[in-house]
Amino acid sequence: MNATERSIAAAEAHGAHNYHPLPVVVATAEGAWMTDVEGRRYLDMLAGYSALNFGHGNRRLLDAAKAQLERVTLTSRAFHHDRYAEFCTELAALCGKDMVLPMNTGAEAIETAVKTARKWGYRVKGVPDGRAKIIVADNNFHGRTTTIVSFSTDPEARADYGPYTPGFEIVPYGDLAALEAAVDENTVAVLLEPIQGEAGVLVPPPGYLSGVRRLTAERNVLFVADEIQSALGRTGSTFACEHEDVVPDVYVLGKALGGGVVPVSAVVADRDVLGVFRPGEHGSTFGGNPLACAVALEVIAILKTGEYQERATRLGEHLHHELGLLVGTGAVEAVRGRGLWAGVDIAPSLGTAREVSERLMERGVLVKDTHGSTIRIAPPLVISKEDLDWGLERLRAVLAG
Ligand code: IF1
Repeated sequence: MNATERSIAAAEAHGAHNYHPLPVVVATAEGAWMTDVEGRRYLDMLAGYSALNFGHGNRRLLDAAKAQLERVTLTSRAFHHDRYAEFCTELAALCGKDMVLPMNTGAEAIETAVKTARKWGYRVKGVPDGRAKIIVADNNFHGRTTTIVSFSTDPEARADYGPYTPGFEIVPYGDLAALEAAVDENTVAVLLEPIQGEAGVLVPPPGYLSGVRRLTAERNVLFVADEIQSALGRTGSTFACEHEDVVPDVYVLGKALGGGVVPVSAVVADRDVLGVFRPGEHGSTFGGNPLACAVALEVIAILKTGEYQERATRLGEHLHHELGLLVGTGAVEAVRGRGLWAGVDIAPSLGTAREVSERLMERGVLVKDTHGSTIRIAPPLVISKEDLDWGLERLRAVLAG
């Protein structure tokens, strides 16, 4: 057995089988490139599901983390620390909102948004106790807690985890009339991904997000945007909602907020919404810790330059132009996405998306399949045009058979 086989065998023996990774064992990474335990190099066209928007080993982020490591890493929220106020102030400003509630993972931030919406519903909107309803979309992906999988339509994510949390209604994504029909006097929030990632990088029809904004405003319902995967540069703007000039009531952020260094998530909203919490009513040991705040502050500083949003726009146009040329060639059935983010539906004659991903891996490109026939492409935003073209060339070669 070589080092790769030994590592995979040990992972399978002692790690729960809740994933089926590609058979590559990464040892080091820099920028858009990863190197495995055999010394082979791969172009990372997944970027940790957008957690690595600013690339592996980003110098500014590593320096920020290292400096903070030497000062103080954790205080718990029992005490103040000197990076917290700065983090909340800067993140609220980036979002154009008043307040921040920091957590760690995306799922925790979604749970926090669900609690926020329900508490707001009872305390501010005046919904009768226990009746709050949150409307979500089919094919959503918001995380894996028991409450979140309760409103998933994916049997793989949901089966065997009941009894399920009530209080959610599922409507078809992109269908404004269905959403309108579902809103009632007890509805406290509409929770949506502005672009659905797991569903295959599904961009809603034009006018949908702005329609959701109009409807929720009219009916005194919070619009909660899960921008965990779509925000912070990926689509060519700081927030994907910007593409329709939409400002939701609540942003849920994660992934790239931690710069690929530490898990950092947050719920961001105005005082009339996040102001509902009193001491003891919600929290987390690690949420808003000094290391997380230091890294996230550097992420925010990087985003404020607009450089990465610009790169995602420019390179994204190139990516979608090149992928568009493959549609109708018999190899690719459809391409969706925005910015440096694409879902590519592979023709069944070429095999499954997993098989295509494995063939790409053999040629030095790492992507991830979803739903049997779709591959997801989301390279770090630091990728050079040359490297992107190199990856696209390998994709074309694999699709040519
Ligand atoms: C897995 C998908 C991506 C997310 C959105 C919340 C979360 C996620 C929009 C939860 C997480 C991840 C988690 C990872 C696979 C992955 C994923 F395929 F499942 F959908 F990225 F495309 N909202 N997405 O995308 O955040 O708690 O994980 O920090 O669970 O296998 P988390």
